[in-house]
Amino acid sequence: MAQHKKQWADLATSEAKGRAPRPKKTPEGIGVDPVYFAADLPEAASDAVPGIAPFTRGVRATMYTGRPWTIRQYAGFSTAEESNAFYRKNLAAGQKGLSVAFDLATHRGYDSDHPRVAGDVGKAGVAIDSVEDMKILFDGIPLDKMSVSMTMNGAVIPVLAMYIVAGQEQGVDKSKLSGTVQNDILKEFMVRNTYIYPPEPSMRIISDIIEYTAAEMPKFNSISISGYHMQEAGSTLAQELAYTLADGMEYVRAAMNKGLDIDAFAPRLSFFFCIGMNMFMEAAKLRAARQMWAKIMTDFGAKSEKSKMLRTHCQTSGVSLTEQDPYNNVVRTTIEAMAATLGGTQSLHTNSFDEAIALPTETSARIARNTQLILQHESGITDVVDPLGGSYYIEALTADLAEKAWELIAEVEEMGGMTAAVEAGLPKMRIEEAAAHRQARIDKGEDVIVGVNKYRLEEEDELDIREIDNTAVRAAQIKRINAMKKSRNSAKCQEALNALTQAATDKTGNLLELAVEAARHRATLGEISDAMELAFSRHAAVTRVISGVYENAYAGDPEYKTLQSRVSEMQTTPHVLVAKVGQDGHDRGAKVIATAFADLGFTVDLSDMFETPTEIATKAIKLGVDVVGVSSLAAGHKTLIPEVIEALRGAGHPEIIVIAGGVIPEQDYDFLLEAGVAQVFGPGSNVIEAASSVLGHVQGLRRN
Ligand code: DCA
Repeated sequence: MAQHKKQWADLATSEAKGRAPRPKKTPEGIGVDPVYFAADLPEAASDAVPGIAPFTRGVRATMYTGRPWTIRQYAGFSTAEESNAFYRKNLAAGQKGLSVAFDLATHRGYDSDHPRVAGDVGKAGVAIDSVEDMKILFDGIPLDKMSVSMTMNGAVIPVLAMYIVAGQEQGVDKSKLSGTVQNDILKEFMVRNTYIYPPEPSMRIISDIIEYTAAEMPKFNSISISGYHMQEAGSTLAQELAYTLADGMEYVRAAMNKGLDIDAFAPRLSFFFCIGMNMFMEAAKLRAARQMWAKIMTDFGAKSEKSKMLRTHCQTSGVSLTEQDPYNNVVRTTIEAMAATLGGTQSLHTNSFDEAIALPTETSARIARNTQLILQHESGITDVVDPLGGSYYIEALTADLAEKAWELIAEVEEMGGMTAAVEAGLPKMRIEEAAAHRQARIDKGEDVIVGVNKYRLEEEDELDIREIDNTAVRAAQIKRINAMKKSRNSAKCQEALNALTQAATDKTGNLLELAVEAARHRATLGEISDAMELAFSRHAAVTRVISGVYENAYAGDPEYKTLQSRVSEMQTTPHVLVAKVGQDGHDRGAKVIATAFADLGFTVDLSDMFETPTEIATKAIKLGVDVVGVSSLAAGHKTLIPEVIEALRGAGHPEIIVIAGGVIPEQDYDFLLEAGVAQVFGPGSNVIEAASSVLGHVQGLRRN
């Protein structure tokens, strides 16, 4: 074997005119050789059988030859009526399972009439305030036949309770409900930020849900342990893999500590991964995940084979999509969908090509769905179980990735498990560092993004995008809440809410069981959340700026140095408040910007999460900043950013410059500029160029 390697190396060196091909180092720290041989196959690879633990080759013997993966498109927007109509149309067109996206107000446990969420209602998902909304959402969709996934973590208790009651009122007993609830809070503290309560009571909520569903809802997956948002936040694939499995270990421990038998609940734990553009590494990641989980569960004492199976949903990567030349995104999504299915996913969401900019339109949603239908019906992927099995490269990569992930898991375990690691902020910090490195590689052109940092169009075509009239949605929701509150039995409702607070305080009873009673008596989502908040309190995250990544990445770069000198030559250091406004928890962009600006010499403050426009303005004035940079990724920019400007003007500080960045469609630039925004930086902006423009604005301000 070694002889083959030598033979090849000699030939390749002469072909490459003396320059021997070298391994490439991936962000995961894995050396990828230019070619692989039979000698690279790990020993275990030749014995692996699909459907048999450790399931490297798939959880079922027949895989897609028996049943293709579920086409499960994540969607939801505006009111329950509009989302219901969208679901019914998609199901008629070939979609197989539902996946509900809730708006940010719902995620964070606020009813639509709460003043904190005025800009978020119905925007990035559907607004659900009570059982009445939930019933409309599934009107005409038989819940005993359709498997429904609900992405909900913070307000998981009221949402699941309302789903159970909506099913019952449709005539479907909870034992017949099939589907999944995300219910994965640890990653919220790490990256996604739609938590409500602190980590400890949040972990209790999870074990209560696992307990309730294991006993009452045998067809329902109690959790979707998610790495997706880690990769979206900039993690490497090894980090995504390791931290997801480490989260899973923590949930298993929480349920076992409650006295549950591992084999009673483990078969209904499920997973959710992101699939980005590193095609082979992504397929290897799913194979490694299954292999590792089987070992983890065996070590926990699981006996049932089903407990050792890692079943997963996948979604193609949102951050890999670009605003520039957006039809390229169809190609990216296809490659990612192939990686997911070659890796053996059970269920898949393919992104729409316009998803980097706005909510999908009917057309873009159709193309996304058809991408999967074409793979299932035309590509031959479903003809063979694990078509990549035995590939020297894939098998070696599977083993290498597993090794890297085991190292990261060991680090978390040494800290006492994921709850402790999250509280100490370790995984979050590692991911933020990886995100800043990735952005620096893109800014420097080392990682090529076609149509963005290379092959960029002179002029972009304008896209049709879907707009949500947020004010109308909110008004409709408030009307329904008020009508429901008038007609319900208030005493019974209050009694159920009090029982919930009591159980949360005393650490007794099952919170989901009690919330089902409250939901039945028409308690709203906000009321159920508040009833628990009385006992648990609301979690406030600490925000922090990482330093040094840009400084290192740009060491010796003349343009970077010039910009740094421009900053240091200012009489007083330019001061920026990087702000998130409203309930938008996506803070990767804000963190990367803060890191780069701080490295360049700006004074940088980061806002807390979830502040209102007035709170941001007050903070900016108190800090005496020159610039407020608002990062918006959840479609609230047209409401929330003008409100920041108004608040600054109202408080007598019109001179403070407001910059907008994030997922902002070009169609909205003029609106924002007219509202007083000095400049807009859309997706794909070069961070160093942005810093230079911001400095220009500050210099202009100082001259005036
Ligand atoms: N032969 C026979 N039966 C099969 C085969 C096969 N080859 N493949 C699947 N099945 C069965 C499964 O066992 C399952 O039945 P069960 O629940 O009674 O065991 C049924 O067909 C459905 O298949 P499954 O692979 O479980 O696919 P889904 O129902 O789509 O579930 C899963 C996927 C990942 C487990 C789930 O948690 C999910 O849907 N997650 C989605 C999360 C999401 O959408 N998140 C949004 C961000």
